[in-house]
Amino acid sequence: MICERVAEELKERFREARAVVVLTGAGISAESGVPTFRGGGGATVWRGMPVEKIATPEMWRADPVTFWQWYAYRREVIERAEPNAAHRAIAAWERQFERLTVITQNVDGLHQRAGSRKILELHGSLWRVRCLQCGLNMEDRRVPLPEIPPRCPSCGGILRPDVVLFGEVVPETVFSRAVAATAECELFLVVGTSAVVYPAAVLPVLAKQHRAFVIEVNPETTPVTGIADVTILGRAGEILPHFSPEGHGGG
Ligand code: BV8
Ligand code: ZN
Repeated sequence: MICERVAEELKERFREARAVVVLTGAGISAESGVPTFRGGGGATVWRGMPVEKIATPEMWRADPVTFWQWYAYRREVIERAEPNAAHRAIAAWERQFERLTVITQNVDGLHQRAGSRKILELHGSLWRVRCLQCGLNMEDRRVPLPEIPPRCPSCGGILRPDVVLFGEVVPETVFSRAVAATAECELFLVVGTSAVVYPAAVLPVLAKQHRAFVIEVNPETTPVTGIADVTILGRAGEILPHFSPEGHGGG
């Protein structure tokens, strides 16, 4: 619950805002049954290895079988998952704010399935694969994968998911669009991210520097909590449906 005064202020902000950005992380998909990376205390490990070690180009090269077993597992979990009330609330806002940009660190595609259209996928998508040998880049929604590691249909090379792995650069075009949307928004929501992964974690700071009103929604405090105007401690699926530009903001 949040106090009446804050709820009033949030209603006002939602009514007034024209350009809005929502930065999401793995936590927004938690209520869809998709495991987070760090939320809830324990770092996610796979076969005893932390995600920061598996989701790397080194791992893809050194042990493509283990690498792809993790991605195949996540594809299976995500394929069975449904967008939750938080994804759906954000999709509904697209029709109510003049400009709404979803900047997501997630690779699960649940924002698209909830109906959002203006989405910047900072870290790519689990549902696209690419081949380093011949440059093929295609959508691949096969669950289960026919073989591990999956091979390129045109040259037989080992495919990789079209995601930004640790140590890889977020594509310049995507990140510069994320920076532009952040710099011009009045309202910046940060939902379900532990805000430890860079460069995504820079965006809330940038929003603050451009005098946006920053609202964080997370059951736990994070490094963003220190700079946010309001932090609502709670689950995205419960909180976000209460916000809407029609003006009933807050929990
Ligand atoms: C780069 C795609 C360099 C793959 C991902 C030391 C060693 C090595 C690297 C570094 C280092 N220090 C810094 C780095 C850089 C590194 C980094 O930031 N590491 C962190 C861990 C310290 N960053 C990079 O490597 C980036 N690239 O820096 O390149 C470079 C620079 C110039 C030139 C050349 C090279 C690339 C980062 C992208 C990595 N790829 N994903 C895949 O997903 O398979 S990141 C991965 O973490 C996911 O995308 C995930 O989204 C992201 C961030 O995690 P969160 O989304 O925040 O999720 P998390 O589990 O952490 O938190 C969940 C939150 O939800 C919690 O707060 C929880 O309380 C909350 N929650 C839970 N339930 C709910 C909820 N909230 C709301 N409602 C709920 N119900
Ligand atoms: Zn190929």
